[in-house]
Amino acid sequence: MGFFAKAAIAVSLVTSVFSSSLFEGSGKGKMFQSRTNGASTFGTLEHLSLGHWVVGPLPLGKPWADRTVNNTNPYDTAATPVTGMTRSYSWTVTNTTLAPDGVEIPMLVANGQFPGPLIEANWGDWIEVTVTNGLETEGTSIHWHGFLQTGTPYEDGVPGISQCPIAPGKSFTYRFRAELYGTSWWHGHLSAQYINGLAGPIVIHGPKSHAYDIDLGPVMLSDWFHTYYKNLLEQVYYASPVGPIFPPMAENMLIQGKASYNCSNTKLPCTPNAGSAQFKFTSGKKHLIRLINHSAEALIFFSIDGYNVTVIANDFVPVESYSTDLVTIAVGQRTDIVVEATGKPTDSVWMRITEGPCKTGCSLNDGLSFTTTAAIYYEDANTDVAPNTTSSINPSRYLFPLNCNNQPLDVTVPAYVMPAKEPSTTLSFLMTGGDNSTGQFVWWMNNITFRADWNDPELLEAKLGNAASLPVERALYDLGTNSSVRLIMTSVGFPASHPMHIHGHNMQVLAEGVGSWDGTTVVNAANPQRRDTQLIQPNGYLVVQIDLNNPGVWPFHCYVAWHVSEGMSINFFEQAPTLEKEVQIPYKIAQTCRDWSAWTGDHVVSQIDSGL
Ligand SMILES: *[C@@H]1O[C@H](CO)[C@@H](O)[C@H](O)[C@H]1NC(C)=O
Ligand SMILES: *[C@@H]1O[C@H](CO)[C@@H](O)[C@H](O)[C@H]1NC(C)=O
Ligand SMILES: *[C@@H]1O[C@H](CO)[C@@H](O)[C@H](O)[C@H]1NC(C)=O
Ligand SMILES: *[C@@H]1O[C@H](CO)[C@@H](O)[C@H](O)[C@H]1NC(C)=O
Ligand SMILES: *[C@@H]1O[C@H](CO)[C@@H](O)[C@H](O)[C@H]1NC(C)=O
Ligand SMILES: *[C@@H]1O[C@H](CO)[C@@H](O)[C@H](O)[C@H]1NC(C)=O
Ligand SMILES: *[C@@H]1O[C@H](CO)[C@@H](O)[C@H](O)[C@H]1NC(C)=O
Ligand SMILES: *[C@@H]1O[C@H](CO)[C@@H](O)[C@H](O)[C@H]1NC(C)=O
Ligand SMILES: *[C@@H]1O[C@H](CO)[C@@H](O)[C@H](O)[C@H]1NC(C)=O
Ligand SMILES: [Cu+2]
Repeated sequence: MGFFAKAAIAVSLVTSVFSSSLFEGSGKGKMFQSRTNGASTFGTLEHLSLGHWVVGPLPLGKPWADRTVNNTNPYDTAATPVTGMTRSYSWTVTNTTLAPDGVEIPMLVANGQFPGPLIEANWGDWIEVTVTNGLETEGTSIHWHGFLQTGTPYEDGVPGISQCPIAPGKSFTYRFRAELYGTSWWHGHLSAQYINGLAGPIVIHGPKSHAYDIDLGPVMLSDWFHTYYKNLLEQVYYASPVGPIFPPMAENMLIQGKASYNCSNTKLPCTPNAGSAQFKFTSGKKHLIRLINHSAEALIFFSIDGYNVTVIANDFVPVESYSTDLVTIAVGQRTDIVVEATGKPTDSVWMRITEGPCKTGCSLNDGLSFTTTAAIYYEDANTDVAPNTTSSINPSRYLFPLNCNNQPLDVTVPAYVMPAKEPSTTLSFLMTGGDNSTGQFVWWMNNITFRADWNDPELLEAKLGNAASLPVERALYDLGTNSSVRLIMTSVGFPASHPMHIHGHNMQVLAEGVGSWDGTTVVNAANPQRRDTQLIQPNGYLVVQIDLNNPGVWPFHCYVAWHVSEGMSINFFEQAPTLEKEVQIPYKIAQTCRDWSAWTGDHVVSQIDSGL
């Protein structure tokens, strides 16, 4: 589809304001780091490893003492380490022109950085982030992916569910606890703001299931678009399901927010060979790499030329380690891997991500940039020369047998054992898509297309006892006082896979496959896979189970930015009596709604969608 609204974006060339020479030539590209990635140092050889950014015993203090990945129930809040630490951050969200792959576009970024600022804490710490909305024309909010928010459902950052958007010029201070440990990310949850840059990594230090010597830190992977997210969403709504492909298609893929682009293919201001991300390896050492997929849509395959990697955690769940040559991660998912630097001190190798080819339903791209590489330099390597390694892996070997899927469920076994129990209630959802009566493409879950009301968060209505009277398109399911729910999802009619994400929980993934569930088979019933995001295959099924021990309203949605905009989201109201009686919602939530209401009173809000 050749109708990208490229020309619609007015971009000014503001090269003179970028004066920093500190990172000149990073990535052996032509652009200053400050022009590609703003104030971020990610992806440069000058980037400091973890533990340098905040004060306190991080991570060497090990406040988790003798807790290990398999001797402590991570969901038992009474067992969470009490550290007495709060890690504080302060960000301002602005609209800033950057060129991550050489193509200059307006981006929505926190503190001028892309990828966004790292949050680093120890298991059990509290995290406090003051977010100031420096955008003039849009609200914003930030979601802390994978955090349980036990007792703090109002800190989850979802407009229309847990809060009103933060109005332009206003601030909101989130405060929540690191109840789980591992790798995650934060992102703007208002509409699809995160696909224009409002996303960053989170590292929570805790016990590990596998030894390593050096923590290389987070590696952010994503597809990339040169179009403002609202223009992309307009394409999404008017995509036709009868056509062969669903726009929009990604124009690039980024590693650590960096890539190069062939400037012949854009009319926007563009510098070729912008530069790739760079990483350091020390020979003989084991390196921990924390992969984070913050794509809008793409299914990416990650590999390092000539190396096998050891997977040690998925999302916030340490797993029994296993070796593989290729890692697949869907949007929102994270995979921690350990890589042993078995090469010579002078070696350099490519890390690469490859997107599934266009039109497979795995990922849609414009066919110009299937692969992005980043350089890994050993300690004595010449960093002025690009690596020359090649990959012998053919991702299509994974693509077709796996049907755009995650690795099979039986490959990943959580380190902390939790058997599948009989649920106290079961809900089935049929996921379908098509044009609604006014000709816009939407998704239905049991015939409902979710629509948020940013001025009226569902959590506040639920707290007031009004859950039953909300309109049907709020898709709120009151699960009463059930102690667990099994969800049987069946997706029909579209060659698209959906990475389904639950807020406030990890889910046990009991079964997935093509067709419909047989009603009994549970994979690894003694200890099924757990994570917070799991793919459902095209024309497939996904069976997950959640313990309902977290009073609040928790969205369960697809992570493909377009699909959630098109209504593929439902919400669970959990433990109503406890929420109503015991959870106090702080004043800042009401104040934020008042500020938003005041701002929307004299500004027209174009709420193109319900947002992620
Ligand atoms: C960001 O800037 C672009 C280009 O000037 C503009 O189209 C867009 O509306 C702006 N967005 C916000 C939220 O300010
Ligand atoms: C617990 O995990 C450690 C690795 O962290 C492993 O050596 C040990 O075998 C595990 N114990 C059990 C009972 O699984
Ligand atoms: C860049 O794109 C143009 C036009 O699509 C093409 O002719 C050219 O071969 C490309 N250059 C490279 C180095 O791929
Ligand atoms: C990121 O998620 C998307 C969407 O599911 C997927 O296409 C892509 O392969 C994932 N990336 C990686 C590195 O797995
Ligand atoms: C990676 O693992 C595969 C299968 O276990 C093995 O055949 C291959 O030799 C390994 N490659 C390297 C570079 O260790
Ligand atoms: C790759 O580069 C290394 C030096 O870094 C060199 O020794 C080797 O011959 C090169 N291989 C190829 C195939 O060019
Ligand atoms: C169809 O979907 C669009 C996008 O969500 C929405 O704006 C429109 O109101 C819907 N039409 C009907 C009749 O519900
Ligand atoms: C969805 O709508 C169809 C057609 O109107 C109906 O047959 C079906 O029972 C509905 N499903 C649910 C869960 O309401
Ligand atoms: C359990 O959930 C079902 C909906 O799935 C609801 O109808 C039922 O009332 C709930 N039971 C209790 C005890 O809250
Ligand atoms: Cu989806």
